[in-house]
This record gives sequence, C-alpha cells and structure tokens, in this order.
Amino acid sequence: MKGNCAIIGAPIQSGASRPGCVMGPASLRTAGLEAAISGLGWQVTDLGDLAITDPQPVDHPNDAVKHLSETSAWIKVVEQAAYDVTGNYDFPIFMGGDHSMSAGSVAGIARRAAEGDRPLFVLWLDAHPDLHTLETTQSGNLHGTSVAYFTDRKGCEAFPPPAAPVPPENVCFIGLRSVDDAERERLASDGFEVHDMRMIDESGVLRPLRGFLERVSAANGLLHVSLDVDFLDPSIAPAVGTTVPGGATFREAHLIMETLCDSGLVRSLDLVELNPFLDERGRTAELMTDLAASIFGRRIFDRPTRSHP
Ligand code: EXY
Ligand code: MN
Ligand code: MN
Ligand code: MN
Repeated sequence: MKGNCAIIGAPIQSGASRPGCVMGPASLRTAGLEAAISGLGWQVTDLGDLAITDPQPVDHPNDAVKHLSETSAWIKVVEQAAYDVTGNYDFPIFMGGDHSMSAGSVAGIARRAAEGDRPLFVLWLDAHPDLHTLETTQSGNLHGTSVAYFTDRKGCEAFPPPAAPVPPENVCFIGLRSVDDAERERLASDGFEVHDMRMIDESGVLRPLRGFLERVSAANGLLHVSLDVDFLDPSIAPAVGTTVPGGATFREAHLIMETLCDSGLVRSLDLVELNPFLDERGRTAELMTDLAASIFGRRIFDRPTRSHP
C-alpha cells in the first residue's frame, strides 16, 4: 500500500462571489475521487463533510466584507480538522468549498508541521493571489484573502489567528493572471515566488516548478498544494465562479501534477472553487479528480522500461 489518504469535505461558499461551491465535495465524490486514488494503491478513508455550529458574531470596519462571522467559523473548524487529520493520515485531500477553506487548511497543516520542525511550503495554483486583507478587499469576498491570512495576517486580525504563519518566501504562485493593485504591491514586496501566466508562456511550467521543488527539498520541507479550479483554462474547466481566460491547459496541469508526484514532497492537497452548478455534465469535477489522481501516481501510460533503439 502506498499510504493512508483521507478525503474530507468543507462545503463552504460564504467566501465566494457566487453560490454553488457548497456542492463541491459531493461533486468530487460523484466524479469518483476515492476510487481513482484507491485504484492507485492508496488506502483511502472518506471522513465526510465538516460543518460549523452557530458562528460567533465577528465585525470589521470595512463595510464591503461579506459573511465574516460564517467564514471565520469555517476557518476555525477547518484549521482544527487539518491539524488533526495530518496527525493521522499520510496525505489528506481537502475538498472545497471556496478558497477561504484554505485559510484554515494551510493554517492547521502549518501548525502540525511546526511541531515536527519541518517548514511548510505552499504551491498556490490559481489565477488569483488571494492576497487581500480585510482592509484592502473591495469585493468583500473572503476567498480572495486566504494567503494574506495564513502568511502573516496583517489586516486579518478579525479571523482566529494562525498558530504558525507561513513565511511568504515559502509560497509559490503559478498561474496568476488577475491581480488587484493592493495584491500587486505585496507580491512585489513580501518575498513570494511568483510565476504568472506570461512567465509560464515564456518558460513553460517545468523550469519554475522544478526550481521551487529544489527549494522545498533543500529545506527538508513539506509541500501543500492548493488547486483552484480557475487556475485551469475556462475552456476545460468552466465550473467556477471566477473564470479568467488564458489559464493552464490540460497537459500543463497534468505535467505539474505528475512532476509533483515524482518529487515525493507533497503531503496534502486542496481542491477548491468547484461550482457544479456551472459545470457541463460534470466534466470539471472529472478533470479535478483526474488531476488529483496524477499527484497520487496515475499516468496515461507507463513509459516502456527499454530505451528506444
Ligand atoms: N481579487 C478579486 C477579489 O478580491 O474579489 C478576485 C478574488 C477571486 C478569488 C478566487 C478564489 O480565487
Ligand atoms: Mn483562489
Ligand atoms: Mn482563483
Ligand atoms: Mn494524469
């Protein structure tokens, strides 16, 4: 057996611009996520879906902020679940739900990693940096604040504080192509590793990804991957409320996942922003399932061992 995988749902949609992510975990289950991974030799346990009880009222002077109390309660529940599940399983998959889920999943994983004295690194596959604070967000949609939350919380004090903030230099963005002014400033000043789509067009995905993986390996780090549906081009993944043209192709996405698998560095995964209400016959859910399977070892074919004459 390759290891113990757990899949856990967090049907959050309070951080998104459009309702529908609440159906994300069910859609990934329907697309066969568990069978796809167990078929690759992993022991897979479905831990069901998380839920929040009565959220405590949380307020903030920025009137644009939406559903702060509900989202704050979700972050607390997901953070604790991520801390617990990383203590009992080799490779958990957090099924969103919108990307505000990852404020909790990354914070909980970072807390666990800090206890083991191994630095946590994060690969953020997304059209957006999700780097707004509660002060700077103009849409008020909190799925656009997750990275600001788990890196240093400047301006996110209203949320439950993460025990172990992730240093910005341990976060690598691939796929950016929709960045707001306030986010651009932080991307330039805080030390993040940034590979936007123009850079990917010029260099391909492999060179920047391998450079980042070398940093993770040299630091004896653990790697968490956060895959937002809108990282992918809308032509292959329409089921997301924040589509941005010019995303990753099917092959670029699989090459990234297969390279991550080969590295052996990945210990956890978020699959977020899937909105089945916007899908076409479930094809986005199936693509997200296929991409996840590629991290777990699935290949289109096993290369012939003999070298070609
Ligand atoms: N930056 C924009 C905002 O703050 O509203 C768009 C955020 C989209 C976030 C999605 C999850 O990636
Ligand atoms: Mn995102
Ligand atoms: Mn996004
Ligand atoms: Mn594949």
